[in-house]
Amino acid sequence: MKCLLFIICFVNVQCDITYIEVKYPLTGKLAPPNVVWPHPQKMEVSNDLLYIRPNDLQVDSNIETCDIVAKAIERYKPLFFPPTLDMHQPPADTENILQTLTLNAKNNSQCEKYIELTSSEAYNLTIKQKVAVVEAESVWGLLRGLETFSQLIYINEQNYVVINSSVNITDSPRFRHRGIMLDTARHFVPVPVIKKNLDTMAYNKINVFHWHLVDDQSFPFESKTFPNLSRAGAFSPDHVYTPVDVADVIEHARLRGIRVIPEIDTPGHTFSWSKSMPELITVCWAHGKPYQAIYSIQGEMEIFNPSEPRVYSTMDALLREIKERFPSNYVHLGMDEVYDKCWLSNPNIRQWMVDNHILSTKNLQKYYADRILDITRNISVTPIVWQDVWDEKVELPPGTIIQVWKDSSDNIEFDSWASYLNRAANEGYNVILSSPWYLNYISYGKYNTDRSVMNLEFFKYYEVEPLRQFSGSNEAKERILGGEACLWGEFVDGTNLLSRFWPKASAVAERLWSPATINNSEDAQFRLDVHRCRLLRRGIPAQPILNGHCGNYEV
Ligand code: CP6
Repeated sequence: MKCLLFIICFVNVQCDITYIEVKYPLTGKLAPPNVVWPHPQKMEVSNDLLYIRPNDLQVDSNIETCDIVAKAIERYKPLFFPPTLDMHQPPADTENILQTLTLNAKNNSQCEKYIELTSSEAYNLTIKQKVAVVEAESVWGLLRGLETFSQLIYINEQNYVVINSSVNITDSPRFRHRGIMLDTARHFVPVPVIKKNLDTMAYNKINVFHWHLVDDQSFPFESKTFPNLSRAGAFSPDHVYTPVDVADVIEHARLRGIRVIPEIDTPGHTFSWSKSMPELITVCWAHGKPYQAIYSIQGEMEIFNPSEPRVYSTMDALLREIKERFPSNYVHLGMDEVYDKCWLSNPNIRQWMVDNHILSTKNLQKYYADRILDITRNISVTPIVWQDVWDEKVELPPGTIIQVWKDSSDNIEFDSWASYLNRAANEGYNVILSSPWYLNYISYGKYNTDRSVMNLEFFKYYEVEPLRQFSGSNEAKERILGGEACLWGEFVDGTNLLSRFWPKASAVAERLWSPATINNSEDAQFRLDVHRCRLLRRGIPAQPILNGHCGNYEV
């Protein structure tokens, strides 16, 4: 290796250190150490290197008064220079040192407060003549560019901190909605873990945190209007997100260019409400009387009583509070897995249906959905729903986002997710994809002929092409907003959340950010393995993707 270095440096006077590729211990495959994940739209990188003097790299911006930028710079400085056992100072006589990093917002862009669905995240990153510049139309683009810059820095084999001396990156996301969904009702997830997860989302340029706040099993969200919901419905007084906690999470996300979209899932999945508001719920009936015990065996059976007026007044007040406290202006209304047999089993509901000329449970679902959608319309909030309510042919307000989570591979009565996307977008709805990205499924790998084990989960998540079957107008295509990786909480809490999510969610992040042509999963698994080591260096216990090691950084 020494000999090789000598030859390269001999023929190229400019360089005094060289670009070295990392060899994977077991496979022998090569990957460059400065992997950017997700892969940028366009990236040109020279092989020559500059040293970086960690304490001397000057970082400035023409929008330094913007708290988002100022705080990002402070956050990233320690990330640029991961701790290592014996990092060398650059040689005293070298001039090949990166001088500055400048973050420039174009044309006097404002310091926007919250990222939105339509915000620009595009940026350009160049390094030349020992100066690095990130340029963007918005602070969000600057954040994305700063993340990319941090990923270009690495420590080479001789333990110098280095970066390529000539870099040209033009980058912007392929899809606007790139999210993860986290369920905090089956298990409580402590706020510090949620924040670490937000950090990791930013490391992967993911921009939506869909927070499945409440469900049958618990109601951890503390409402100011209805504090009894969490007082009675949380697992314990310690398993509650107070108003201060929620504001803290929203602020943490805001500074990283992440929208927080809360989900209040009704009319099903509402058992935890019954602890404080039993009047809103119907239990299932059997043999002519209410039959409460079913819940503990089968789950999902207790459900809002749509004939109860207090259901709508409570939802009205709660959704108003949500709108006030969550700045995203989107609310996920759930409306999945409505157990309508439960409705029909209650003779009072049947009678009410007859009295109101509602002749099927389908129409009852419609009735419920219409009343809740009236509320979101009145308070100017854009609704998101799981696809179930759309499956039932309920007409939804324009702009509604449908989240597709079903697929024919689960059950033959379902269509494929690609045809759902196609149909919803062509009907004029906005749509986000989740079916192939249920990260709570875990499976073992498959043996290759060389006895290595292929990570089937990675390949499965990475090889999804959201537009694979799309046909329709460009306008309809634009309505496919992106997707979300979902982590349901039945077997996940603060102890394993980060390892379950990462780096599997990174596969989804690249699919939603990078061009469709970046789809070589054989190659991507090696890049992702490098990215995974980076997550470890940043203190995120991401699980392994390949066999091998991350040097000193394993935690
Ligand atoms: N909880 C809620 C769940 C699920 C859904 N909604 C779910 C269904 C099937 C699978 C995983 C999760 N646990 N409220 C469906 C959107 Cl495989």
